[in-house]
Amino acid sequence: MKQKSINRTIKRAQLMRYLWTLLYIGIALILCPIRAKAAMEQSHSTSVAGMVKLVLLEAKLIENLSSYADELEKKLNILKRVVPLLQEKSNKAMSQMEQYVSNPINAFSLIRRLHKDWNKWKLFMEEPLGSSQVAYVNEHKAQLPSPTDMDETCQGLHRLYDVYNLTVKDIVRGLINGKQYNASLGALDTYAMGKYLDHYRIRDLASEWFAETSKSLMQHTLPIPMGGERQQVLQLFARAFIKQKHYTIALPLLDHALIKGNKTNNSDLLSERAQIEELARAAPKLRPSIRYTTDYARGCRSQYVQQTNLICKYKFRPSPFLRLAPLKMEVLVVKPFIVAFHDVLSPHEIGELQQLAMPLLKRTTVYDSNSGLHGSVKGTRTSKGFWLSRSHNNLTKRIARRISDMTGFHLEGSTSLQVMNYGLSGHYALHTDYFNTTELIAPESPTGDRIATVLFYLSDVEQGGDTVFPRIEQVFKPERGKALFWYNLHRNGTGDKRTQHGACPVLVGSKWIMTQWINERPQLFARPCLRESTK
Ligand code: PD2
Ligand code: ZN
Repeated sequence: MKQKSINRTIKRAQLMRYLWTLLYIGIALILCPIRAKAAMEQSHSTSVAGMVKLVLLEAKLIENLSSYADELEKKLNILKRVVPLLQEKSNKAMSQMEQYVSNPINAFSLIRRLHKDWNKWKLFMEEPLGSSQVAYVNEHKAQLPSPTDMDETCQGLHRLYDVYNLTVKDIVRGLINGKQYNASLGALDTYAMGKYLDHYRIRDLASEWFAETSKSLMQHTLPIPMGGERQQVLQLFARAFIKQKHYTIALPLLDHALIKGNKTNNSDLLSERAQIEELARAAPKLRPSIRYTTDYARGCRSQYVQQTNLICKYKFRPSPFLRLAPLKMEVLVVKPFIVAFHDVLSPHEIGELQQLAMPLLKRTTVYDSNSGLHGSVKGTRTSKGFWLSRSHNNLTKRIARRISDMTGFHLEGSTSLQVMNYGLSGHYALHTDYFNTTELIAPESPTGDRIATVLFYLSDVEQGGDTVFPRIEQVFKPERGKALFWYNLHRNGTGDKRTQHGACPVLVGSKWIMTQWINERPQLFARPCLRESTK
């Protein structure tokens, strides 16, 4: 009896384990696509180097579409050649039907044609067209930008508008900060921006973008499958604007659609138009969107009072090597201490660093003070980077020695070098390079907080991308080969808030940098902790 109940208990336990396993697998299967999707996210817009791949992808897709057109054309050409021959025979029969079929030759041929040939025509018509080209698009679908990419791209363009005080009109025409570029946005581009802003309830600004869409639609044909049907496109967009209650934008489009389609006598459309006119009249007037300026934005726009250069000198100490090859050092700010080293990396060294990093760039992350987690992808830092070990090769070892010469600090215990490339509007919002977290401040932490930063510029930037310190109203331009150095901590080990800084959005160009954050504890003798001032 007892044995039976034990067996039953074991069986029940086995069944429960089995059900739990099934449930676990079920959950894993449900979550799997989400995880797979996350792994696929490529953050295309966050690095110029990464976006080059997209240019190649677009060219390949267009080539594929062109070969699809060739296949269509081949089929069309067969039809164009054969249909007149068929028509010729049919016309002959149609002209004297009875007489035609009275002739046994004609009758035979007609019956044979209808019995045999039309099955072939049916097969010809059913033959799948361009399936290899469709398969090609399917194969490359995973490489296309995702909805998150699109959202980030809209956010990026809006950031440029915002930080640099640009106008929608100028952006659309390729006039960036007073410089005219051979680039412009089309109706679908401006529509995407409007939709993005509308989604985030920035309606007045969305209207400005939509007004550009409307203007462009009335002037140009769209490069989309239904682009040829002008009035259909106009009507479609007018309806979309009506749905979003942008009546004043919809009205001229509706008018244009009526004229284009020659539908001025279409009573349904005319009455719809009258209703929209009424709604447009009642709609609040378009106001220019309100613009705010922050200290950070003023810095990015070069609106701080011009700084006077303090001191330039050759740095011969502390290492014997510097006596032979001194560094060109410029003191930029005394409190907090910020210096620049000019031509500290050669173009050859920079080229090698970029080649090393280029294929390995991954989206950069930030420390999330809410969750206490490192490694969070956030819109506050949009770039791609690669951690490069200082012991990687002779070049990195040489650079590590140079950093020690520049700073007088030991690099053991500090994180690797990080090479970074910024993309469309790539920026790093205001932050400090020290963390001030309990784990780092604790006396038992082997590294301590980040005592100092060395920021190398690996490229010039055509427009934007400056490094800005709003609390001390200082801004520094990227210059290929230059490095900035500053202390993040006061002598007593607490964070120096004046060093709060950010990277302005890149307006035009590909910004490359490399950073070495230096940790505190190994510098016990190089920069001993003092109880004194936090000034
Ligand atoms: O790219 C920069 O200019 C920049 C500015 C501020 C980079 C960082 N901080 C950083 O990576 O910490
Ligand atoms: Zn920083």
